[in-house]
Amino acid sequence: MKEFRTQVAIVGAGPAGLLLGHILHLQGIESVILEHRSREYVEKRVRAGVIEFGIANLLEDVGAGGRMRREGLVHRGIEIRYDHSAHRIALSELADGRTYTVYGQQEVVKDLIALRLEQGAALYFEAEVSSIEDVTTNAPIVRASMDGEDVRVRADFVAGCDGSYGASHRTIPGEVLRRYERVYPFSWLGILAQAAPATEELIYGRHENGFVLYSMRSASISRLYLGVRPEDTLEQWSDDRIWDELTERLSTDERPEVNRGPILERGITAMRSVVIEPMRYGRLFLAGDAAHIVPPTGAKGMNLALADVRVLAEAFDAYYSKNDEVLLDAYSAKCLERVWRAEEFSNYMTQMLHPSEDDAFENGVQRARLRQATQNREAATVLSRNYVDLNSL
Ligand code: RFL
Ligand code: PHB
Repeated sequence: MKEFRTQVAIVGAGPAGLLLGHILHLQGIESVILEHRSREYVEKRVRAGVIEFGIANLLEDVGAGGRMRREGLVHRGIEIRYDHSAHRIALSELADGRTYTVYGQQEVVKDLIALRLEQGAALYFEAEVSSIEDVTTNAPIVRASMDGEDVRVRADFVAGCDGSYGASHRTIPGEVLRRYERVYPFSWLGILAQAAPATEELIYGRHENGFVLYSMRSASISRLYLGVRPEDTLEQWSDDRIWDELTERLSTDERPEVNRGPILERGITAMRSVVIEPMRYGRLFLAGDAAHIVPPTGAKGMNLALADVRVLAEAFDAYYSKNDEVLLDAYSAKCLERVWRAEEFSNYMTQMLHPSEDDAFENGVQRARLRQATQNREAATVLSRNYVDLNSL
């Protein structure tokens, strides 16, 4: 059995765990990060792509944003397509000049791993945490297995940054934990393709056949999504069927456009909203997907994860530098306020853009919402501020 002793044990090396470890290092607080998967796996996992204005600034402020600033694509608007016509929402104009940045989550993860290793700080891959114990005492313990060997980490605090399938939130007893959940009757089929994006800005579309999203990662890589049935499998979606459906759903009376190319990666993701309350139990603090899931339609998941750990790092700083626990006590309530706002926005975007197969009333409401979001300045302003910088509203 291997044993470590640290100040903060961090479970999970996704964006939340890695950024927390990095900020703690800057603050002179020691941490150990335990990650279930290999380095290669987490660096290749294709997920989010949109970084909010304030979160891009956060990455830059803590010295983790250099490559994002050089290689990320700065955007000032989105297009929304419905009823075969295209409408641009001038996000930056409506949100005090703020922009958003398109930069892959796995690039953020790569940048943060490189920083962590440069600092010589502890980060263990292929270390699966099986349990977190004694969190209601001052000496919690994290148990993991690494290369077939049992590992025990003793810490002052545990940060559960292990995503929605992790071990952390299961540590909170049933009588304390409240779980709010909504499962949507559709999934997203996402592809990454070697093809120049045919659009400069992201396009969200509602078509009779279902949802569609045109996004990108660079001048030569496109990222596209189709709303599909929850029971659909990748075998049912040949390359030709995917491209034909993307083309059809994106076509407008003026502009049929989609550039095709080899598909480099594909996956189907179920859509759900989850909130776990409270985000703290004793000396265990949950952050990111471990505490909340949003459907990706609002592009908020990674942003929320990074926003949580900013609050948590500040609270640890107050504890270690001034022995002040006020911010630790306020952590859960402070984060949950933003989390519920992001849940509301993600739910709004999701409900507006995914047509129902059998509910004509719902479809009428969706089209009225779309007209309002694209044609009414006040409605477009709320959408814009939520999209580029949730904290600004
Ligand atoms: P992560 O990234 O899931 O990281 C958790 C890490 O914990 C590890 N782990 C464990 N480690 C040790 N022991 C255990 N027992 C463990 N169990 C799990 C896992 O291996 C993993 O490495 O959570 P984190 O850090 O909270 O980050 C959250 C984001 O990953 C997530 O919210 C976003 O990807 C959501 N999301 C989007 N967010 C955005 O902000 N903008 C977007 O444009 C956006 N698009 C998306 C998305 C998510 C998508 N999918 C695939 C769900 C698009 C899609 C399709
Ligand atoms: C992406 O580029 O992967 C992306 C963009 C916007 C979303 C979700 C995902 O809402």
